[in-house]
Amino acid sequence: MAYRWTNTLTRADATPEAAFLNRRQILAGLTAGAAMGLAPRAQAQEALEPNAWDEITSYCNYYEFGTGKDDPSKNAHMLNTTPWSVTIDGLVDKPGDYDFAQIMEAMTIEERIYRFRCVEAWSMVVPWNGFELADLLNMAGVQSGAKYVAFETVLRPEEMPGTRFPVLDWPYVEGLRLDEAMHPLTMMATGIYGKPIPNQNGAPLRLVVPWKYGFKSIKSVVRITLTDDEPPTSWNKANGREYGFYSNVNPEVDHPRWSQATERKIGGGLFAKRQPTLMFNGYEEEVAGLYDGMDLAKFF
Ligand SMILES: Nc1nc2c(c(=O)[nH]1)N[C@H]1C(S)=C(S)[C@@H](COP(=O)(O)O)O[C@H]1N2
Ligand SMILES: [Mo]
Repeated sequence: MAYRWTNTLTRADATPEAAFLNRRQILAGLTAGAAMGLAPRAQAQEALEPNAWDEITSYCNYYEFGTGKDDPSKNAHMLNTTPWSVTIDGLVDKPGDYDFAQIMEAMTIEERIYRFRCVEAWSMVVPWNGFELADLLNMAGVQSGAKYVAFETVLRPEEMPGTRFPVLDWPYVEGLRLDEAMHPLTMMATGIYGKPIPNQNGAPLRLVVPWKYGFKSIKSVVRITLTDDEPPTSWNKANGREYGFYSNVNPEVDHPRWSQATERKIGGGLFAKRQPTLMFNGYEEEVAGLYDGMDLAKFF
């Protein structure tokens, strides 16, 4: 892939396709920035250098296909993603099974270049394509009693060799507080670099919450349930002392077994300098207000 991504209008790109995507990204950035009261200039000036397609699609965590970083890219082709539907239920006006094609028809797809930070202290920058989760939830009609959103990954042992082992309590489940789910940065990704999202990255649609550790960004979603109670989450169930419900990226709250102060950007090479972890993964201005008055070490 010969893409070179920039977030500024002044640098010309080699391919018209990349230039098109750049403009879309800037527009998305400006819209989101304006909605959140940020100076558009500050938004647009921040240049993120996305990782290469091969890095994003070959270094993965998707334990349903094995625990090795290269297991998902080797095994995830076994997952059949057509047809696909997402059950949206719980505290919604229009519960039901929503066909993936029907969802895509109704949603506006945009490109968003986000930092992505795994709790294991590595990071990437990914040019996602997708839509805001809020748009999907609004389509189903969120009822006033809803306070949380629960997510579930497909579970098909015959297509997912990793689920034959009790590494996690399958199916993989995740959850967000409703205000986190409705935040304009929270998206459902359906593509990367303008192509359909590869199976190993969570086809046909996966959550992306850029200010939280990567495990919150649940893949291959088949159920979204609006609830009034905090839903169980896979990694919290597996080890509640190490993985909290919130899991906001925070350089000051270490994992019990390693520091979160710095991170290794994938693709930097063996001797690359580790980079500082950013508060809320660099999205502090946009999301810190969601946690006003909360002790982030307690609600980790
Ligand atoms: N269903 C499911 N979703 C998942 C995971 C998983 O094992 N199963 N791994 C999580 C973790 S730990 C990370 S870091 C990201 C990795 O996303 P990527 O492989 O697209 O980089 O997916 C998250 N979503
Ligand atoms: Mo992760």
